[in-house]
Amino acid sequence: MGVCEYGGWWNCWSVIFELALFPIEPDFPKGFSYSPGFLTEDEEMGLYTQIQKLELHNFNFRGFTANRKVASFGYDYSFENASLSKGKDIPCIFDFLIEKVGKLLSITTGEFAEVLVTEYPIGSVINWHRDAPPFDLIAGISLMADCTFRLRPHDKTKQNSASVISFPVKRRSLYIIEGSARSDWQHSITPVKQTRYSITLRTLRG
Ligand SMILES: O=C(O)CCC(=O)C(=O)O
Repeated sequence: MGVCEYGGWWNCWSVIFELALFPIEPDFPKGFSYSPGFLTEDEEMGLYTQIQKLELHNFNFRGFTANRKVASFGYDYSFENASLSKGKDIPCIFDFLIEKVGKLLSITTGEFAEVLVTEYPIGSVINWHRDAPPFDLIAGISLMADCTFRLRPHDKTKQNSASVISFPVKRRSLYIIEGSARSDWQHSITPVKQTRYSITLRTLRG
């Protein structure tokens, strides 16, 4: 083996090593951002413990009952009659989370109009969708399990296998969907391998 060849293998391993340590982010659409490790382990466990005390119910979408369970606070959007109504007050257990996300985004806490808690049992999904029209920015916090998150253009003529962006969203991470990622892209989650919880914070359109 010549020096050059040896150097070639060494370079190759060092690239693999660097990629493992610092994985390259996919080319996210404008308006999508991802922050792994947004929550500490203690914060995650604290939220999980509080969520266990909430009453979750199966999610209904136009007569279809999904396999995931939800509890919604603040403003409530009904897909049955496409209307927004004032729901239950946002419990104070979410105060620190709303403050933490608000601080990161320079948004006042009062701007978060809805808190949605979702439980995904093993094998459950969320299908391709854009969020309900009255909402604007979406902040998604993942608890207890990683998932595979996908984005694809909303425009049907641009949808094909190459236009799907698929990437892991880790437990304790935060993702933000706003701007073009909110209006021109759909998102979905493939069947989860472990029970996953998410907390979704939404602002209202101005
Ligand atoms: O669980 C998540 O992170 C996604 C939630 C979502 O897309 C929704 O509730 O519309």
